Amino acid sequence: MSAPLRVGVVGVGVMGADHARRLARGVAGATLVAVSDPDVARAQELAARLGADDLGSGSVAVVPDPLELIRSDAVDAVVLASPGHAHEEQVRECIETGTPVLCEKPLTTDDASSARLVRAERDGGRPLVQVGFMRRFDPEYVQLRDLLTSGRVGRPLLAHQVHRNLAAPRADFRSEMIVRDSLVHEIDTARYLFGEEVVEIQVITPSPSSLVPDGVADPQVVVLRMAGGAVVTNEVFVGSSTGYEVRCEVVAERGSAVVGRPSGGICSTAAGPHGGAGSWGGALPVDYRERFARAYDLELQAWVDASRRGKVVGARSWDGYAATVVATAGVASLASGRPVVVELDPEL
Ligand code: ISE
Repeated sequence: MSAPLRVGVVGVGVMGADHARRLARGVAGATLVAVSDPDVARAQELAARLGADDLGSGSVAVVPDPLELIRSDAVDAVVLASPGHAHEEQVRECIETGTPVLCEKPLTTDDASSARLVRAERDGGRPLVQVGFMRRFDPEYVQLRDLLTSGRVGRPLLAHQVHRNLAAPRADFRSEMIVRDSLVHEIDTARYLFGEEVVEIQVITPSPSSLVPDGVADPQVVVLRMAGGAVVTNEVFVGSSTGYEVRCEVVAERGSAVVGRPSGGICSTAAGPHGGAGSWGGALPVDYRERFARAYDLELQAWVDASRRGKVVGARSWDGYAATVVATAGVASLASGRPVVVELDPEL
């Protein structure tokens, strides 16, 4: 058996720490060897915790400079969970050093930088970049795509997607971030399920929740037109106050299918002390780590397996680029309220 893939994680906030924990403990054929974060104390604490306890993978180095971690001879592959604005430089370094990289979404935060990465990877002559669109590894979403491609329900006409967060991830999460950071998942999912590009986007803003910061358009309703004529409606509500709810229903000519509906863990409870009847229901996931735990397991395992074979699976740099371009058009539509045509670079 060949040696395990030695992985470094750049950015150990919520998602990076979750990926690091999996790599240290749950992914076959990989070992966590290094972490990097501008908050060095946070990186040190995580490295000590994951390297030291009896389930840990051995010693985990803290390398404050992310580019140094990527260049290190002790690192074979890198997970980037740094903020989107840092991705271009870091992904480029991975491409230049021939290092397989799983880059969290978005690939970058503007069209030109995403396009530069697609070109750089192509010019390097070796596929190295996977983008972290984890719904592509969620068993229910995979089943839905298989159903659509099997032709059993005929041509898909419509999809309705819901993406709710309990609360915005940060106090400064503005309306544009809802498009670039949250909706971007549903943009990729529409492309993945329909196997087509998005050709037009319109972002509609109902009167915002009084519970979200002033000036933030939350929720948003987003209409995507697909190249083949299908329409995908999306509700994104990051300050929903309820829980993490992500689901999708596709309506086709001869049937429909829905994924992500909570169906387990539902129970009836007795009446409260003040009489009346009992109630029934279950708990909502708090965030994406819980909702998509299985998808992240499968995504990381697939990335490690593919990287060891010199391959890339899941969303490629092109998918990251296409999602960025649609999101940019979405930000323009957010400002104007009008539909905006999506134009991918035909030369790319
Ligand atoms: C976050 O960055 C994610 O990727 C989550 O999946 C999404 O639900 C959330 O809205 C984003 O901020």
